[in-house]
Amino acid sequence: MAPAIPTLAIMGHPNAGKSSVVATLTENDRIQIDKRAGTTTTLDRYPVVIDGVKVIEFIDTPGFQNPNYILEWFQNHLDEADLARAFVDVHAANPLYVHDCALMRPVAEGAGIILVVDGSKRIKEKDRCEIELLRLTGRPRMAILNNTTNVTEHMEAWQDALNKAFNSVREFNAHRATYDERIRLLQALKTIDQRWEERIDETIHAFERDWDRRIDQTVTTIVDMLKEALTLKVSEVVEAFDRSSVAEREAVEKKLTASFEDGLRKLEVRAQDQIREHFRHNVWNLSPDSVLAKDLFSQEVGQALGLSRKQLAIVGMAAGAFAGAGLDLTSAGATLGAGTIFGALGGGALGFFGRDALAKVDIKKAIGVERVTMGPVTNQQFPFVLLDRVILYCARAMNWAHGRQAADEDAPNRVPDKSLNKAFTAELASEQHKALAKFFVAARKGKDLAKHEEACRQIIRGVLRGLSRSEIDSRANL
Ligand SMILES: Nc1nc2c(ncn2[C@@H]2O[C@H](COP(=O)(O)OP(=O)(O)O)[C@@H](O)[C@H]2O)c(=O)[nH]1
Ligand SMILES: [Mg+2]
Repeated sequence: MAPAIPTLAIMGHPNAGKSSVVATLTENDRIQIDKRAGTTTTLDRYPVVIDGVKVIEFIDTPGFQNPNYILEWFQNHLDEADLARAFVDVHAANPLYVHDCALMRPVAEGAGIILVVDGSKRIKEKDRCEIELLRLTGRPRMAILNNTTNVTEHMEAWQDALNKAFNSVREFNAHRATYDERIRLLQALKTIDQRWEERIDETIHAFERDWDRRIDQTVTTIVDMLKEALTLKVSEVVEAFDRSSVAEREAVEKKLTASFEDGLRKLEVRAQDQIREHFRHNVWNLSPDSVLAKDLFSQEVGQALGLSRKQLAIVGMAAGAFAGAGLDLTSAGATLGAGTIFGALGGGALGFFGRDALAKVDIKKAIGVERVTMGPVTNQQFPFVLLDRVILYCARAMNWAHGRQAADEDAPNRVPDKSLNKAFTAELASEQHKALAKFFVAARKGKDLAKHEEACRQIIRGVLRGLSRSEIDSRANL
């Protein structure tokens, strides 16, 4: 009897990439993947559960022990209606075939087969033997050509051999596959057994709904981060200082700036943690070429992300008019005379955000001490930079295959890739820039927020949807 939900046994040689394929398809980066052969020694079941409902199940297997024997036995029992079932029944008690029986049992119970082969290796006699014995089971079966290197010379021979024996043959790179490619693989699974069509359609819809929901959650994470970043204020109580002394002014400003920047960094890290969770990532490594690996306030980040000077000028006018107070936006740090204290220094650490300082500074005197407050952010470029960074982070979270885990395959002799540092906001339309700028002002002032937040959400949602439509080269090591 066929299982109630589509169930697929993943078969193939040790190191063909079976566990990687399962990890990517089920978005489970905790599956053990190892350079040594034979990491998987038991059958492991990996159900995909969406909204508490199991929609599909993959069974990761360790590969055959005696394929030659099984094939020979199959060939000598071709009159059996169900070879997999018959093989297991006859050999269940035979210690020599415990392993092969365990492997065949899910197939005997009606599971379909996904054979994973490493297309970079030459096809061998043992492979042909396995291909033939899987064909003889008569089960719905798909073959996945997983290329673990850049060697393509053997791919055609594999295609030829596999096409004759499988209902569907797909190239699928367990380390590079994107959301789109996962969906396409599922779509192909429909064709290997008509009886599954409806269930797999439901599964695909469940995947799509789930993906949309994650995008919505991510939009919320981003908008919340922006709102918090744009209202953040930090205070330091310092001893009354001598304003005529540059050294003393600098010391106070340094302390304040450090805690303000730290506050912003923490908000960014918290948003990143949430995004990783939305897209079910536990392990990965950052490319050192990515601006994500650089400090939020570093020169590289300021140069790579955000709007161009010209775009910023246009947006500045619109947002300034909207805010009704150009002063508020353009002369940051000028309140309560603090500007005259810190203004001249603002060009230092924060200079890359343009001529404007990062945030307002406010000083209140008490007896013997002064309370210096920094915030909220008034710099117009900063929220665009912050938004660009988080979008880059999303691009990575959405397109990093779970089977890749914290792969280090391209660590040595890797060519630095500048395309990793795309400024997404700079590519938006001018109207969108203005809408975002209005949201930033509204967020900072806590005024008319609802109205402008929805516009901002829509813009971000649009960008994120674009990221999963393979707009980003899946090969980019984001
Ligand atoms: N570069 C690259 N390496 C892969 C790919 N798939 C698997 N590997 C590597 O091949 C090795 C074996 O993979 P694994 O999934 O454990 O194979 P299994 O023994 O068939 O389960 C691991 O080091 C993987 O990281 C791939 O698509 N690209
Ligand atoms: Mg494995």
